[in-house]
Amino acid sequence: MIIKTDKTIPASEITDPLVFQQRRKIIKALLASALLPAGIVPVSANTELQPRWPEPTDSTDSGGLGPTTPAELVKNYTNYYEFSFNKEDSTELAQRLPTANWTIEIGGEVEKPGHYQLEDILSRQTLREYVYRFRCVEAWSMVVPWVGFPLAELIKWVKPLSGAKFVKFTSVYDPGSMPKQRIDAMLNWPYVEALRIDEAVHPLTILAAGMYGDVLPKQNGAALRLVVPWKYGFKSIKAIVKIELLQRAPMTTWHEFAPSEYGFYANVNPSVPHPRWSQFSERQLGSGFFTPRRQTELYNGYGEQVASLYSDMDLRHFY
Ligand SMILES: Nc1nc2c(c(=O)[nH]1)N[C@H]1C(S)=C(S)[C@@H](COP(=O)(O)O)O[C@H]1N2
Ligand SMILES: [Mo]
Repeated sequence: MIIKTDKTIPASEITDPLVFQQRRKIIKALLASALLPAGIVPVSANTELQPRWPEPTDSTDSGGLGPTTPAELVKNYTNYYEFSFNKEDSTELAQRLPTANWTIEIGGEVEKPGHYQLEDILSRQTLREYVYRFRCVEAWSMVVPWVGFPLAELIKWVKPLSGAKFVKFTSVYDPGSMPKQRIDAMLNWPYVEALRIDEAVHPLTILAAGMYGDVLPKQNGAALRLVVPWKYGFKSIKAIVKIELLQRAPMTTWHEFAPSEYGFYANVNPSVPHPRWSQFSERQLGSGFFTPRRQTELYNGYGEQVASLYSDMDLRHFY
């Protein structure tokens, strides 16, 4: 894991200057288009909408995680069940989802509930690049440079009340643009996920609005998604429209569908197999046919940072 902070070497020093300038221009253009007037007024008006995007870094520098997965693979091999049950079709289908003027409802056990414009939220945060290993429960993995900010910062800002013990996330419900929400699919819509509050405020837990130095592609969860790098990918919910702080654990989509296969915790753990396959190793996206599978690590390799959250728990029971 590497978090690019302001203290790291400026990307301009490690990236070809011309490429660097072009990417900066792209980001500026995207930001300008995202800053058009939005429909819903945030709880507190913000006069200076100036999201600070990080300077893109050389994408081959992933700080010891191995090479970052080529962006084209990450954009064209996605799990997005609202659009398709295969990993290729959502690349095109997801382009129908309107993501401009995105708003997030924040409610439950907070002092400042409301409907917030995403741009207003982003303008209060320092966006940084977080290069994380990402492990799907289906036993494939990738290394992705996300652009985002710690979820803890948003939670702090809405002032959690003492009763807040869990955080529930809800994806967009838009059957007009999401074909699988129109059929009687196996999953209940909208897609819902949740974290314990201590997991939610852990510094590794981020909300991502971009990846590879660019705005998040729709098929990867625009306008805003969660990324929890020590848990199986299904916890990292896409296209979030609602965040609620709750006293009790809510039901979540995959857990409801198959409780014996998908636990609430879903911490990456090579010694707790899925009932239908082993979690001992993983196929690295983009690796060659003869490349050996990677041995999956407990907590996806982030144990040093997160193991203390689960020190008193039987991981076989709380899978
Ligand atoms: N709303 C929503 N979020 C979702 C999913 C989904 O189908 N719908 N799939 C999950 C699963 S199973 C994985 S592995 C990751 C995949 O993220 P990616 O497609 O950007 O690689 O998103 C997760 N978030
Ligand atoms: Mo997944």
